[in-house]
Amino acid sequence: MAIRPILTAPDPRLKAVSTDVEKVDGEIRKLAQDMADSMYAADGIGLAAVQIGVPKRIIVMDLDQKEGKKDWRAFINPKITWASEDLAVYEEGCLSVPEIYDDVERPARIRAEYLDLDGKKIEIEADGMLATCLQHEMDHLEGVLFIDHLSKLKRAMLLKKLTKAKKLAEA
Ligand code: K2U
Ligand code: ZN
Repeated sequence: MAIRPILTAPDPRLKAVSTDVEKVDGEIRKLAQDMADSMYAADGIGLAAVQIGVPKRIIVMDLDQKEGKKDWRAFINPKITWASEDLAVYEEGCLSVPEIYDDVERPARIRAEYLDLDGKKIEIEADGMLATCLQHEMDHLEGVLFIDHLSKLKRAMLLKKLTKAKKLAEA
């Protein structure tokens, strides 16, 4: 059990392209547990390893958290194998972009494959919040934040706000 600090934008480490996990071993399982602990502590429903400063292709998610019921899932080396032409818009947030929420358009349905914590290959088809959250987290693995999908003007304004808030927090 380890709650690790979550990087907040602007931070060059969040722009890293994460690398594949070579072997799903005890070290990876411990990292995934730390990610889940950190996600719950921050009231998140998803987290990518790069958000705690580890540029490895690992995501944890728990979309339907109920009181006391923690049923998180790890996605290791996830790949999207198909995406619908239909799009869906969700109001997204991000633990690395605090207190900012905005609408993002993404494919409504996806098929993805990944390794679970036993190293077993899993294939899923997702829609709704699972599709949105998985695509949001997989953006993190490419060094992309949800604000990078917004207009240049809006993104510039938000980054200026985040930079100011970070300076105040560090003062
Ligand atoms: O990357 C993250 O910080 C995970 C996001 C998950 C998320 C992705 C897409 C759309 C909404 C959330 C965090 O959990 S942000 C916190 C949050 C939780 C529920 C709804 C909105 C934002
Ligand atoms: Zn995020």
